[in-house]
Amino acid sequence: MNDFFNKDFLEKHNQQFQNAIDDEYEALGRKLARQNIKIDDVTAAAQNFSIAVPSWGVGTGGTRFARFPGLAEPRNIMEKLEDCAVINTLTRATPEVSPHFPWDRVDDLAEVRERASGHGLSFASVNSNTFQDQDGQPLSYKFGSLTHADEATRQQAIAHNLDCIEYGKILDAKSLTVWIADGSNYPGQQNFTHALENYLESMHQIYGQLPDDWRLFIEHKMFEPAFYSTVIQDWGTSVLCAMELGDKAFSLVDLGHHAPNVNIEMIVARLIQFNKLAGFHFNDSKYGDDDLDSGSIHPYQQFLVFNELVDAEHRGAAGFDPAYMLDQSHNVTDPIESLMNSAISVQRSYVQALLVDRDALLDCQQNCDPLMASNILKAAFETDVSSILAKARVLSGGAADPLSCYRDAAYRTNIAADRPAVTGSGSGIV
Ligand code: PSV
Ligand code: MN
Repeated sequence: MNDFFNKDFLEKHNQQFQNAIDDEYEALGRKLARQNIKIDDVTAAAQNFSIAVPSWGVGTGGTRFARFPGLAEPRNIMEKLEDCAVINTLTRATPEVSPHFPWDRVDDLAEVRERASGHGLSFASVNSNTFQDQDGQPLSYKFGSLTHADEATRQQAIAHNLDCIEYGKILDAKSLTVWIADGSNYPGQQNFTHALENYLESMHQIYGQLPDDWRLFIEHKMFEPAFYSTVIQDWGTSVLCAMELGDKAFSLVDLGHHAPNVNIEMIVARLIQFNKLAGFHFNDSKYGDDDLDSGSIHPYQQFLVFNELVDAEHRGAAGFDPAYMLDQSHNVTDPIESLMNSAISVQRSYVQALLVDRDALLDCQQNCDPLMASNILKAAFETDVSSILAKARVLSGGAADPLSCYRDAAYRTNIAADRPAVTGSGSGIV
């Protein structure tokens, strides 16, 4: 794979952009210097930024209505790793892959780890899947998994999560992300209290098997596929469960899993304050869990989330160590292009948040000056940091302009013969 984007190819690509980047970077450097910000420090922080790519995200997604396969889709975890490696080679912002089981299950996971490492990749949080029935599975999850009324079904779901921990140990991952689809479609279908009691009992068993240096991430979601109620429906329930389970359990924020217009940045602040923020599944949404590309609809919201994160970093908030991951579905674009764009968009929000004048903001807050406080945030958000991002990529050995570089290499066309189309998708609707 990396033959497509070897050093020579990247250097040639970068040369075309070098003068423009230098020019813009110098001008921005002078502007930031007037604000007492050293541009090279910001660039170094951008170089250190990293966000995990979901293994399922490199496959073409779909909706309830249709799925339109793309050219040269990856057919298994090894090919998914090849695509993840392209994303990281060009952006230098995605050195980790978040795997999903059993979608990524193969007999020899040690070989998967070796292959990943050969690509310069390692593994982020392991995701379990008890929202689908697998071939030959004795008991169905149609009416729930970890919260099912039937004890044997709950035990089967617990056993899968324990397997995921074992897979993660081989891959050298350090956390398990649990999202369940359990809920109900009709009032009266499920006893809310019994379901949550079952959940806690199941999660206690999983938590008990977590290695000492692992964390457990609890992901909530307001609706879908259950359309009346969901057992872990919001951050309140997820953080209550995390508190009940113990210090290694945290609440994960997927940007698409909230009621419309919810103040997500405020949820982030609350979770940070009580040291319960697991991290993120970044994506964007207009109506519900749309799984659109990060920053494509609400870039200011994404910036405001990072404003809270950078504020916590700045304050040295206790235990602050959020895991950044993408979780998107690409139905009409090339997943590699969307994931590169999204990783850069999230990195952009981080860099913009670094530019917030935090002393001046505090001053406005203390002196009751809402307009100027808002303007301080807007000034950072409106700063075009593209040259910082490009410079960071080039310094780290990546591409000045990942999209045009990727298109110039005609990656998909060149590998199409090695990856004949498969019918159906291993990932379902994500
Ligand atoms: C559910 O919508 C979710 O956000 C969870 O993270 C799943 O693991 C993922 O999408 C893939 O379906
Ligand atoms: Mn998610």
